Amino acid sequence: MFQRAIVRPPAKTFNQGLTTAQLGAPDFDLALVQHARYCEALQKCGLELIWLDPEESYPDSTFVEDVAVLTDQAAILTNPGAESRKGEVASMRPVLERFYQNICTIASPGTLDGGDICEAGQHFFIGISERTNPEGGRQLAEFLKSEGFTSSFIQVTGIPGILHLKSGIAYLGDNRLVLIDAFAGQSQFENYDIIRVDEAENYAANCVRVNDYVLLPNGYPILGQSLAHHGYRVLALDMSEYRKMDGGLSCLSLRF
Ligand code: CIR
Repeated sequence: MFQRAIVRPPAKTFNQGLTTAQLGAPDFDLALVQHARYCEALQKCGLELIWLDPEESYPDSTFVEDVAVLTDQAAILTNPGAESRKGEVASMRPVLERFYQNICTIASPGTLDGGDICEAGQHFFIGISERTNPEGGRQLAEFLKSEGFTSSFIQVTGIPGILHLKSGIAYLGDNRLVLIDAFAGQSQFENYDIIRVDEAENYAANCVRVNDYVLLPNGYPILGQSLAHHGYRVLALDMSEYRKMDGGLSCLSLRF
């Protein structure tokens, strides 16, 4: 069960962030509304929210999931792979220090984005991507091992539309994964129950199980029905303005 989530509303500079989506510029006011709805959904799931102030100098800083990886006992501050995002970590540290005594850091030349890390119970999948390099993955794997977790690497580069590992995979608990086709055939996943995402709905693979609900981007009925069929209660959220900036649903919060 999650009790809390860290969130950070988008800054006015949001439209200057990194993107490859080619979906046009985000509407800032609509992004604020969508963020507020997202936060309400987390509260409906029973979470207490911890709000960070928007950071104008970091247009991508609303995507808080990328700057830390959290386990039950420890927090890992990342070293984001994009130069323009490295400074986001500084303001996250004091917040995590309020909740975690055991904090470690990914150090250069290792780079790692939290969006590349998928926790699946006692095992962590670590995506090696344009943002997370093998050295960053190695540092995380070593730290996780010292905490009693296992981990394995997944190659993420070269899959169209997939920035991070979690752009194409979600762990729902109960040994069940949501996977896009590009990942579904891999032997690493063969012992899991798999809900496959229809190719036209790849963006929705980045859904999040939060206690009694699954948060899902709005507009993806096939996955929505599949999740409902498996007995999940689905909360659909408008994510259009974040999608324009390559952002998925999970990256707007750090849940713990
Ligand atoms: C970036 O390119 O870093 C941001 N515009 C989007 C980050 C999205 N994060 C995520 O999917 N975990």
